[in-house]
Amino acid sequence: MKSTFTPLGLKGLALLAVLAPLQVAAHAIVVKASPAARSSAAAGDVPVALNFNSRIDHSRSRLALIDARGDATPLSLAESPEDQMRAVAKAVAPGSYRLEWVVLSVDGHITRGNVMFKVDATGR
Ligand SMILES: [Cu+2]
Repeated sequence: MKSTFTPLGLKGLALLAVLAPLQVAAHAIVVKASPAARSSAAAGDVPVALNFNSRIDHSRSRLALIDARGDATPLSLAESPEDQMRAVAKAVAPGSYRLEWVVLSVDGHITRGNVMFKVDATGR
């Protein structure tokens, strides 16, 4: 029997059906960040704490520090409650930094985002 739909067309439709709700519904998102977005921190070891709106799978979530040159350093996650990410970012050189997070929330959805902050010698 011949289908009027091409296999590609069906796949495309199925993909749309899967992707559309993913993009509309926000899943694990950051509700509180330290350092706060666009804030300044003192140079050195910067404690990082990201609070999410839901529990996340720490073993399948990643956090990295990106410096002003674009160099990325993966941060190891410290013990924390399941709706948080904690780490220490070594940000010695003054300048702009970005924390990039990718998390798997307990509902099985992956989300990502970033928090930009500045480091200066005085921390103000
Ligand atoms: Cu979700």
